[in-house]
Amino acid sequence: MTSPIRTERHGEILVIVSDNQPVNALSAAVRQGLEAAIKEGVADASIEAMVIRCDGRTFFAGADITEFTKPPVDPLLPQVVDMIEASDKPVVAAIHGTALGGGCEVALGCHYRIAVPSAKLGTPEVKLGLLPGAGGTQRLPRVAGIKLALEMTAKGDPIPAKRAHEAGLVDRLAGEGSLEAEAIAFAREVKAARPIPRASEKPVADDPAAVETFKRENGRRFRGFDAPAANIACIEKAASGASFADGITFERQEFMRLMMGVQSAAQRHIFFAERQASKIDDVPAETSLREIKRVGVIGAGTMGGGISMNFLSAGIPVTIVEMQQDALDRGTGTMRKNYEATAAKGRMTATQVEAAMGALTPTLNFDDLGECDLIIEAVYENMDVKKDIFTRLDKIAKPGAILASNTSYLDIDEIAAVTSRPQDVVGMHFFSPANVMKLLEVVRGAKTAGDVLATVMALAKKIRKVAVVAGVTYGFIGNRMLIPRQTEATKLLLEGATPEQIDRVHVAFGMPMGPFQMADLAGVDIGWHRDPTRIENIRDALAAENRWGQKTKAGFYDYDDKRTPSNSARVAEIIDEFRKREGVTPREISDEEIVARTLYTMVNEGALILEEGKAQRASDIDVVWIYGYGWPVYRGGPMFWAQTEGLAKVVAGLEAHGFPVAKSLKDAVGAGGRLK
Ligand code: 3H9
Repeated sequence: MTSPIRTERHGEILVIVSDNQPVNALSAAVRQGLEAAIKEGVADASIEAMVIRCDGRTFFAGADITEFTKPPVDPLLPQVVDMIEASDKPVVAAIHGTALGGGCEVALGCHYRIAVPSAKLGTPEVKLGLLPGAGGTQRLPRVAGIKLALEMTAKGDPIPAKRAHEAGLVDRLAGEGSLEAEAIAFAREVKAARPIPRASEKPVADDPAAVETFKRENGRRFRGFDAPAANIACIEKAASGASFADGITFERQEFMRLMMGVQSAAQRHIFFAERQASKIDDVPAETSLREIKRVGVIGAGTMGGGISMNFLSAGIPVTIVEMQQDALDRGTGTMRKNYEATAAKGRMTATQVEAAMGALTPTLNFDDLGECDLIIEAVYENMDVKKDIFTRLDKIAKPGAILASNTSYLDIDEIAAVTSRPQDVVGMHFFSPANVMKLLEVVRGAKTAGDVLATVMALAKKIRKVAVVAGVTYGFIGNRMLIPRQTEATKLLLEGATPEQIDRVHVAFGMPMGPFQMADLAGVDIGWHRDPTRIENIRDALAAENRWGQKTKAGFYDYDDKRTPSNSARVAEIIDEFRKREGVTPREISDEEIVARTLYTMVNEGALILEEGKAQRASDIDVVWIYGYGWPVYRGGPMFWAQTEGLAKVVAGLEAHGFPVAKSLKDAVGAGGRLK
């Protein structure tokens, strides 16, 4: 097998080139090749300095994550980085694309770093539940300072080359088109410079308050995660004056601890699950896509506005249609306000705001949608209204236009059936707020064409969404799984639990909020039959009293003017009255029972969704819950979590509470506890 590493001689400079597509991950073959190339450069008397660069779209994007579950192969990355650093001839890293994780550590092992301005450097291991384990936690603070090292390792966001340059992490910026030539020239300049600057030999600049300040400012953000604290501890070790060798021993020990843990397994699972989700089993990757030059959105309400913003931000013009001028003005006004708020936070320039709003065409004329390549209906959930819209769309949309509904529950096939082109109809279920939430459920109707699906999946990536394909079923993947959770949570109230207890269990689990906090935020009246005399459950009783949640300052909790919740005596009374009416004597409910009845039931529903073919794979369900509902990523989504919890335990818990258990769950227990 040919090595992904080759060497090229430019006089006295040896250029070491990696070509391991797509992202130059530091696989065993790359590590072996790098080791051999450095040895070659060191041994050859005619070579005075070396350059390491990569072919393709990026510098090394990190260790090869697929190798983490396999037996280790020598040389390990820390050895390779040490070896580069130990070279008695200067080594220059020439960086383009993204120098991430192990890639950034290779760059830190080099004695000099030159980068193009569009490059990014980062240590995102924390997002995989890990830390930079090839010396990064000890070299980075020595080169870039404690504060930046904390930011980069514990948060994991890459920084632009320019910032890296200001911080001393990059020595020189090169022109976009002349990286290699400038790197060689740089190597020539420094070939005789002695002593060779080695990151491991630098002292750590004193910054006594940095660690404590960082911990204080970021405690909330890291709630529930193991890896940020381990990253911080390693930087703290470097800051404490420990020797480089002691720091490395500590880093290794922490890296191995994280690597063996469930959280890193969960986070790595999600990394691959997210990428897998974009693939559709029976639609070839090379399917030719429909061109989407203009998007139409029907409805300028919260959803329609949010949906439009996604396309505008990605530079795709949008025609937005409303029935009344005041609704149209309100909708576009909100969009502008949202953009301006983003600009005020420094995340957008005023020119970008104007460019986005300038690409928006508001109109009252439905026929204007005729020029759009994709039209998304975002009106309220009513089948008759949606059918009427799609009947009209069928008459005016250009041939080949994709007709999408943003419905969150309704049957896409029934909607498609009113058109003469069901193959062009698809569901695009955005999550609120649609300009913020990452998830997009792409609902595949019985007749949806393969190229329609492929086009929508590709477009999702362009507007920076994580898309998952769902089949036609009430509530699709996410909302369908919410139903048993909601039903059981409400029943638990009747039997003796309190909203506070159930929400506490969910928040302790890692959810951003519990079912009742979520109901108060979304509106207790959502889906309510609006008949105050018809009280069939506790939720109806609250809705009948105008306790619609935060918007009426009363729901399952009471709210003050700042929307701070407090436990509600009135809700306790309502629950009590309802229990009496139903003849239920309240009992003590354990936290375990809450977990079994509100979380195991979701897993069970997920298994049914898989059995019915409404999701392609268990990992897609995990992606839905991570990106659509804030399921804690360190638990890897409900289906992954069920496997770490133990499927036998989940099945036993469901059975103990009398739930019919999905066949595939029971079968998986027998098959070693793995879901497909
Ligand atoms: C580490 O470095 C540990 C060390 O500190 C210590 C070691 C001792 N490995 O995302 P894309 C695949 S931990 C293996 O669609 P983009 C990816 O699965 C690592 N495979 O492209 C996909 O495969 P497929 C720290 C990888 O342009 C394909 O490449 N580094 C890896 O949207 C294309 O990826 C990171 O965490 C990998 N490291 O984004 C960086 N990376 O086509 C992780 C990617 O079969 N990577 N693949 O679905 C990224 O953030 C993005 O991939 C990147 C490109 C920004 C590089």
